[in-house]
Amino acid sequence: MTATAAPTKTILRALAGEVQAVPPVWMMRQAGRYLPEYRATRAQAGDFLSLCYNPELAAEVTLQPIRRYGFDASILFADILLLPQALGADLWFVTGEGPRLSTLSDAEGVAALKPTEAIHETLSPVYETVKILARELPREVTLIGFAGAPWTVATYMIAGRGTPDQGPAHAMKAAEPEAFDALMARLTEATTEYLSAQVEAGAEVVKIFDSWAGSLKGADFTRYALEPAQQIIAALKARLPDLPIIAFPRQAGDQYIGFARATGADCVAIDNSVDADWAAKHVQVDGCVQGNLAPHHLVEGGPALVAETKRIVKAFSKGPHIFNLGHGITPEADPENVHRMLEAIRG
Ligand code: 1CP
Repeated sequence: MTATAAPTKTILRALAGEVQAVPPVWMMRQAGRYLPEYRATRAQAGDFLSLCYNPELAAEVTLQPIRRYGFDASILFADILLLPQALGADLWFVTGEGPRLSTLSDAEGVAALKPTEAIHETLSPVYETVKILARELPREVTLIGFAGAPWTVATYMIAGRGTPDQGPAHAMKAAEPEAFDALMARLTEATTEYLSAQVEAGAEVVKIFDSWAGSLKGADFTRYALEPAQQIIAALKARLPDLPIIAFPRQAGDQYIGFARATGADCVAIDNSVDADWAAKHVQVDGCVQGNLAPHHLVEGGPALVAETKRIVKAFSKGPHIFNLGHGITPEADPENVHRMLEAIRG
């Protein structure tokens, strides 16, 4: 494909601003615990992190939802917490609870992190997974790479775990502002290099997950969610001008407005706390949006799943749209409900 050729894959067309009669679709956490084949492969790998660092098996779980459902995009199987590990944090997963990391709270902790160039040593199996996927995915399917946004990754590095209100990160930001800013700068740089390397290995689109952006208010949102996204996107686009980028400042509320314009993102992913009609009017005016079905519909199914899916498709039908959930599909979801959702979208 030359630089001027129009993209042919449905996801790339949406990201280029094309309005399509049937929106392309994929799901956050589409490779995950709701699928029996995922659980089997994870058991074969031993545990979650061994799965992330095993290129053959990570590629296998990435492909499973493509085979089962024929989604338009696949997302690399990995985790946002591999980057802190590559920077020197200890990382482990407690079964039934979730990820745990060593904690970081001051300038010494930031200074002890490994240099950015060192991340590729730990992360090379992830690039290997991308290479396998670039070879094995059906040619109409788009391969999405990803990383966590600096703020979200920092919340885990500071607290050592997921927290309901990101309290420890807010506390470090207030008590140790210089160390906190140094951490954000380190993560902004490392995230740029990590995403660049994924693209070099074969990722066609990248997505930046700021899962905890919603706890940043006012000027803090601008400084710690918007500006790092803007810096990462500018650095990536300087190297890779044709790379489409999706940003997900989850629970940004009114701050979704203008986010694509301010950051240079080609698409903004929208969670399910905002209404589709509102988002069509205020966010989709700037370009492609992705979202925003509430994940609980895939647990409950029934007429509400079909009605809500169709309502979202209709609300976003006048602009570029990639159908997705407002957050990851949950382990309790019924795999059959995903077929019902696809039927409601594609007819
Ligand atoms: O037990 C298991 O098998 C682990 C469940 C699981 C999975 C399937 C985790 C643990 N991570 C993943 C894969 C993953 N994580 C992907 C790729 C697969 C796909 O989407 O199909 C992606 C894109 C992520 C991203 C991720 N990890 C985010 C951002 C998106 C979001 O959900 O908000 C976050 C916050 C994480 C951290 C993480 N990893 C896993 C868990 C349970 C968590 C959340 C922990 C917490 O906040 O307490």
